[in-house]
Amino acid sequence: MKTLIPILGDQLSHDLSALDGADPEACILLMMEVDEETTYVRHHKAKIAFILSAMRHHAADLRAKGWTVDYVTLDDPDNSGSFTGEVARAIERHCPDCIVATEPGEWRVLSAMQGWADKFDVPIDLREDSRFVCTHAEFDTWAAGRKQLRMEFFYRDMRRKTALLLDEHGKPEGGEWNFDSENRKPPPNEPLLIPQPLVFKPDAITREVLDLVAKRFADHPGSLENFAFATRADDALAQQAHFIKHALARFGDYQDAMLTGQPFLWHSILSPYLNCGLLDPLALCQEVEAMFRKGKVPINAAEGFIRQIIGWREYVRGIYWREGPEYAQRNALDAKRPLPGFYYDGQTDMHCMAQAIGQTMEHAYAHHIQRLMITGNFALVAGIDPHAVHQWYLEVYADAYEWVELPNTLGMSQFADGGLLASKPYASSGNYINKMSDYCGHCRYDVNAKTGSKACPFNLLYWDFLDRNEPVLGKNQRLSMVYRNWSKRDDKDKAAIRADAARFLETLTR
Ligand code: FAD
Ligand code: DLZ
Ligand code: SF4
Repeated sequence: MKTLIPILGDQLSHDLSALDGADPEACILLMMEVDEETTYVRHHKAKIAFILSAMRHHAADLRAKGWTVDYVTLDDPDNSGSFTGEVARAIERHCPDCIVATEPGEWRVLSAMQGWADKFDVPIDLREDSRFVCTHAEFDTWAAGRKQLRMEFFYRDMRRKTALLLDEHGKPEGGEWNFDSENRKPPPNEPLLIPQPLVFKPDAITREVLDLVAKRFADHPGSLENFAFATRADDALAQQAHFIKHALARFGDYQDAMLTGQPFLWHSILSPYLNCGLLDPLALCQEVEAMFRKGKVPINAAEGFIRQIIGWREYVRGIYWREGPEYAQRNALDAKRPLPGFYYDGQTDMHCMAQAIGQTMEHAYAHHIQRLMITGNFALVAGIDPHAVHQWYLEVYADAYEWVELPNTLGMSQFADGGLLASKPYASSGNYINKMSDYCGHCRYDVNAKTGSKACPFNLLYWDFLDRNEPVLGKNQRLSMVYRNWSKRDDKDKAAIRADAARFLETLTR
């Protein structure tokens, strides 16, 4: 039976479910560079270059393994510009008896794929993506009947399912399930050698893609100058090994730390590879566990890292598919302000924002606390429209696909789902940023000033945010102490904060 197997840009894994049991002699693998995917948001140039180059390298690998790959490039004059259009053309070229595909990572694409069987009158076998620890059914069973979907309890089930970091009695190694409290050290005072991620020099395939992207997506955000991503599976594995050897041991301690001019610190920079399929998340966690068992890394590093992958990563995916396409429309705090223009050039006097945005434009990367407590926190307390914030995160990070980006942004960071994902908003004043970084020492604002022209904008906006949103957030148990403090402040104080916050918000331009 002649089978057409479309493989999308985030399905670059040799053990993809669509390939299970497939006979290379009877299958055509279809890979498509299409306008619709490169422009449905204005992706960072480096994100597009990374995905297209990884796709081209993967096609070469598949051919070397004996598969027939029909590869449509973006500049093919007959390219129809969409997955559906390219599948239609491929059906004309190959006359397949059936289509086998792995489900995509977005509702938008899923709905298109679900229409293919009718549209083309060719049966389609749309398979679950087996590259995750938790199936859709398992997540739904776990979530059913729970009032609160807290990550911690889900994570413990994933530890049990994978047997990662369990002792011989099935108990968590180190005596605790979670060493989160040991993942919050401020940046080190003493000069430590900070390991830098590997830099992968573009080969001929990547250079060709970089030229294409520079010409075709000149108006997209971000720079290609520092393009250093691995675009082949073996290079991604080299970055994995490099992280495990040089950075993992301190990952736990400094997971939340931020330092001027240091975008990567002890983070892995593996999310682009995990999310497009070049790396296997479970195999990565097993390597991390092995380092702990050999005594080479402490428990707070191994557990902290494994929790991000089999805990957070799986959990946000479960939420994305469970909540359905309407999740993207939520706006529990009714935030409406447009995204300020400095999110695209970093031109702001707020040093923390300039750092996080600057490195994002340079590397299509920022680590979790920068995304959550700098750019996300600012958007939240300034009352930026969560859909604009969602679009920005989807555009600018090389690892961004809706299944993982949307719950993190809309739910965790912007509280736009009303607390489904986070029990309270991740809003903070400048105090937290000052504790976890050296940013404030380089800033023209004064992190200790609460009002006045030098006051740190995070200080003004934090209280103004709580004040503005009291009708919705005032009932939140976890904020009761904060609201008690606010109510104790005298009226003059409150009026000064409101007035200074309003003045600051007026300066925000698109
Ligand atoms: P490390 O710090 O080394 O962590 C290891 C791995 O854990 C990551 O590679 C990632 O696979 C996983 N991980 C860690 N935290 C999360 C999380 N909250 N959700 C899912 N996986 C996690 N991650 C994405 O992969 N794609 C996104 O589009 C994305 N958007 C985000 C948007 C916001 C507003 C926030 C707050 C977080 C977002 N994250 C996203 C999660 C996290 O910031 C990134 O996974 C992480 O920064 C990637 O860098 P790293 O590989 O160096 O991670
Ligand atoms: C993100 C992206 C981009 C920029 N370009 C392509 C592309 O040209 N072809 C492709 O197959 N995939 C691309 N992708 C990834 C898809 O957007 C992703 O596969 C879908 O969103 C489904 O998860
Ligand atoms: Fe950011 Fe405020 Fe610190 Fe400046 S003072 S770096 S704006 S937190």
